[in-house]
Amino acid sequence: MLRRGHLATDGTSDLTTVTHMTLPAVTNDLERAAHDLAEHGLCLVGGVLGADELAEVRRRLYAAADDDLASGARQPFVMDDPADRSNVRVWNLLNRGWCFVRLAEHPAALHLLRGLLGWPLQLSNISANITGPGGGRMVMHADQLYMPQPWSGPQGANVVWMADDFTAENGATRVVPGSHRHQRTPGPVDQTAPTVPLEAPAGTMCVMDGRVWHHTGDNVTASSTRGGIFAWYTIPIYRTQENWFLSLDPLVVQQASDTMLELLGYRAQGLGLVNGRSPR
Ligand SMILES: O=C(O)CCC(=O)C(=O)O
Repeated sequence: MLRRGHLATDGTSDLTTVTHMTLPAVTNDLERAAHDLAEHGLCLVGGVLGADELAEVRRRLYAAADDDLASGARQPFVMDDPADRSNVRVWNLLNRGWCFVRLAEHPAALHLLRGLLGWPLQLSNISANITGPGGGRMVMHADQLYMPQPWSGPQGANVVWMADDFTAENGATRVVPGSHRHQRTPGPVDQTAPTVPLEAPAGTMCVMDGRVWHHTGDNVTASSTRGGIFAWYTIPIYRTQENWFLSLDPLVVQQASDTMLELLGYRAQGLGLVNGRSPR
């Protein structure tokens, strides 16, 4: 287990205090998952997607990536290394198929998010990272890195949907379980902190507290890709990463459920009003 974190007095990382790092097991039990989320900073939930749903998500994800390649819209995955062409990102998945809308408002995900962050919440972004052979890692970070520190709790959480099996070899996200307790973003001295690969079968959903330190793994396979869908939610006092009001297909807004309208800011309480009222 991690000892509760703090910066050592010499300014070096306190991650030398890590004596044992384990991932929680994949579970179908949402109560167990909520407990894992509090304890480890993340939980792994299985049995959430049916085989047909998973197949559709995977097919549409790779089709969207191919479309981006054909149209010239394909983006490198590691934004600070535009030379890395092995990994790709697919942005704004809400415009790329209803199956992604269903993921973003999946009741199991929202149940765990509500328990962690409360309600209302906003969807800040839903995009995919597909690692490819030879693809490199990202910098170690926590997703709520842009939120004022020191943190006293989670301000956001990422829901990772595994479109492929996540393995140590194909670039499974590498995490520092328990690092939410550090209440800060990792700095330069933390880049080599010990990590474990987030290994789980395709279809698994992982909810990760926004304070957890992590990075993409290296894809050392000869020919395998790793499709991961990352839906990032925050409490609604921050700007969203994706500007939904400018980028969403109007059809998605027209046909969105009440919950999705709330997640996107088209229904609002307190902030984001139009003439003092919720927009819809
Ligand atoms: O692709 C991954 O495994 C992690 C991606 C990530 O951490 C990010 O995009 O912020």
